[in-house]
Amino acid sequence: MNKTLSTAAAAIALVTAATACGGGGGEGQGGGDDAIVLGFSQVGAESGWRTANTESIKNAAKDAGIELKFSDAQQQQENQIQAIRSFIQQGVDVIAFSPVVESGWDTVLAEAKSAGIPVVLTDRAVETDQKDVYETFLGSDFVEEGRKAGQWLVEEYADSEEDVNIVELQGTTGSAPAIDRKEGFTEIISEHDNFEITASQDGDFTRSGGQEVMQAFLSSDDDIDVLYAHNDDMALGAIESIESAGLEPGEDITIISIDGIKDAFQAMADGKINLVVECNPLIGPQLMDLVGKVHAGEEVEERITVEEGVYTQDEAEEELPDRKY
Ligand code: GZL
Repeated sequence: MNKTLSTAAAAIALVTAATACGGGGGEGQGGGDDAIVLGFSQVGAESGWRTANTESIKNAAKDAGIELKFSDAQQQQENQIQAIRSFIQQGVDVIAFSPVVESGWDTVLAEAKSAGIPVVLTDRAVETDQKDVYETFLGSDFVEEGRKAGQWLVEEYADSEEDVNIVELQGTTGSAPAIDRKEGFTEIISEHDNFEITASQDGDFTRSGGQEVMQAFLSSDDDIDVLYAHNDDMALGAIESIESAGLEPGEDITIISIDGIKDAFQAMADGKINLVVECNPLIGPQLMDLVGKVHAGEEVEERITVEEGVYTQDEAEEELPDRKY
């Protein structure tokens, strides 16, 4: 009986939530009667980067007078596809999304195209053979981020002939940042015989994932020189496991991370992370500008990248007060 009741209660809650959120699992906000209506499907809330990205998008929509229907997919592709279909049914003016993984979008992108609703990709790219199923891609060059991480490492160990054993905390399997950050990093270190990735595993871009996977690395390998983490949240989780193992993060194990959230800069200032490669989440204003142009039928560039830096420990303290996410 309890199970039935709880199932019914859950169903009612789900319908209520959907209705309250303006239908279709998206939360509505902003805009007037003639406002552009933008449906946005977000990956989830898995990391500090993602939270900052969401805040930038919501604030920018409000500032631009764009009515935003926002959906959080909790890192599940089927939730994103469902949200996009809901946006199509609601007849939004533009759809934008950050695809959690690269593949599996052909059908829903074709549906948006048939409905005459332009699509803008942000943050992560998709793999598709279809032509003209999205207007533009706004986001970082993840391969270059991986190269920057590799370049710093080979320069850091330039005078050493010793073997450099690297463990890699990969982002979500199949996602553009995980695939491309691995590609860029490997491209650089593979030019040097003494650098080797001895273990590599998916930590799903979360702190808990980083902590669990690093614990497994440490329990099976006592000769780790470097951790290359595809994002700060996994690096910060890994630091907890490294310290629990009685080792000094940033000293016993050199740590390289990507994103540039405040907590990572603090860890760098504390000597626990050695390098942070920036990946800028604050693309809200650029996205709203693009949405306006796409809605007006204006030509937009096929690919728009964002400017990003690389920060070492000696810059962390000074940079911290200026960090915006
Ligand atoms: C990168 C973004 C990644 C971040 C992670 O643009 O897709 O997803 O690096 C986030 O922190 O989870």
